[in-house]
Amino acid sequence: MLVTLIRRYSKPYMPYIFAVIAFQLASTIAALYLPSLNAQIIDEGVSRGDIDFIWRTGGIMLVVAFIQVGTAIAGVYFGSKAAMAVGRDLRRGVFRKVTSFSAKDVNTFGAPTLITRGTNDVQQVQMLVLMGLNFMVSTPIMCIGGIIMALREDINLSWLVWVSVPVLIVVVGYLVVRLMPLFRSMQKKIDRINEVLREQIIGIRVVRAFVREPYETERFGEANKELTDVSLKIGALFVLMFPAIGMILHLSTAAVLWFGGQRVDSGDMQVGALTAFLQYLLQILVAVMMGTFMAMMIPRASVCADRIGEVLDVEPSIHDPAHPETPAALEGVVEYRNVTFAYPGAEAPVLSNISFTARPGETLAIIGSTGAGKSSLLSLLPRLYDVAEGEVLLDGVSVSKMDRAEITRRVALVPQRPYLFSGTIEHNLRFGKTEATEEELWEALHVAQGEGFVREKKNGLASRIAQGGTNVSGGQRQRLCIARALVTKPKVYLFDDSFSALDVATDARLRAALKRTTADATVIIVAQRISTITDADQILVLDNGRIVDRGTHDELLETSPTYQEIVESQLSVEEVA
Ligand code: TTP
Ligand code: MG
Repeated sequence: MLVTLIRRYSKPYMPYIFAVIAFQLASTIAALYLPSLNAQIIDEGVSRGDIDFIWRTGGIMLVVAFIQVGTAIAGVYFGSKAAMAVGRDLRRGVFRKVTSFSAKDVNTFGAPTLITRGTNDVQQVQMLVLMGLNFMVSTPIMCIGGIIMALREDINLSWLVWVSVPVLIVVVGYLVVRLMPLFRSMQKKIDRINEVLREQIIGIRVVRAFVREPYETERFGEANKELTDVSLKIGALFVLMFPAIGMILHLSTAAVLWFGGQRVDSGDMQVGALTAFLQYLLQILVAVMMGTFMAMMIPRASVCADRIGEVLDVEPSIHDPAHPETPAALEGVVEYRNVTFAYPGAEAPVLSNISFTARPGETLAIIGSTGAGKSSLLSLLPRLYDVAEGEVLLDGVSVSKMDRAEITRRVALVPQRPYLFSGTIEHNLRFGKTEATEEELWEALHVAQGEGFVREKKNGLASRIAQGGTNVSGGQRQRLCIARALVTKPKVYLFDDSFSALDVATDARLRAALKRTTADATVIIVAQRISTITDADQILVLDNGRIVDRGTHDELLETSPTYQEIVESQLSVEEVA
């Protein structure tokens, strides 16, 4: 997955990658040339006292050094550009994919992991690409070239290379192998911290209300301690890593000087060759070290790539049909025909055999105990979920055959849990219709009984809304969500328990105003309060996913025991209150 992903996403940046390769090649060759120039200065310049030669070769060294630095910088520049671009494209890919997900697809992953995959996991892959581009070319050339150059200086000392390089590989490799599982478990511990923290922040009011702070603090403390333990273990290994590497480098240096010194003494080797050999050996060892570090990143990045791939490979379970049909009429006739629906993974259907028709100008109300399936029923019309059996028709065409954009043009849903986005009130109201005029916004607010509190705000429509709409009251949030639906002027309104947070008087005023604006639209209302729906044209009584009775308020009072029960329960509650 890692290879496929990187290959696919780095394709547009091939020119950059070729530039990186060229620059690194130049930089590495220059770096390999420097020690041998240095050796020449010592052996031919210093030892013979040839000042002229020293100046000339020194000048060449300076030029080569500048080339080396310049090409190295250019290489890193293009490498970073390519790696960051790959990261950006990957993030965009994940984001686009997730936005195409249906509610079901999001549920199968869970929101937190989708967030991690789109951010942290992409980051890991991007990091590997960056490191890969920076060391991919230079490391092998440095190793092989360094060995060749070192052998050219003195073949008799070559055994030092054959000893020190494997020792370094074994030591660093051992540490890396020990570190790897720790890194993996650290990732999980970080996930855990995020999870606990997220839950506590979101549920802070509940935590306060039930005085659960000590328990929650302990829960967080546990997760925190686990992360600390892992980090400490990693730290302990890292503490070993650098002295170990340092020791190998220094021991190698000492060995080169010791054995090389003897050869210089006996006149078999020149001093310059010795220094050059030493420099080459160090270059090789550093390259090997870098290579091993990179190898360490691969497993982690590959886990991340798999996780990203899982998201990218999902075929959204609900997508627009290849040849969408558009209903001839734009009326808003809603018809459910023998609809059965089950949530993915659930055994029993939550809705069975639902049939009804709602026409423009009519109000259809749905009532039933909690968990009866009212919200599920509404979610089938805008295709948040697809039916298992039967059909949902909008203006005579099955919604599964329509473009979802076409459906949203006709249908507006006010969800049971009103959700607002961070931004301004205006930005939220325009969510379904960006080109709405300010007048239209005020009109919608007026109908939704939200005009008053928005006008009272200092900034009016430009007032800030916090993420999730947490800085307005529940009832205000509900009214803003209703206004947001009204702005789009749809043919079908779906209100899922949208009046529950309003006091009875506001509820009545809102419905009266709604009645005027939605006079020729189809209105489907899910309600808890009987008073909200007494004047509906048709009331469906839902119980356990089935329509047990239907009719007007007066008819149901006569015929439906379930309806009577609901009415009675509410009467007694109201009497008590
Ligand atoms: P809903 O359709 O949400 O029930 P409701 O809207 O009638 O209830 P309320 O008055 O409280 O708003 O759920 C019907 C059943 O479906 C319920 O038993 C839970 C189940 N369910 C799932 O299994 N997965 C889901 O994602 C949802 C929303 C519900
Ligand atoms: Mg509901």
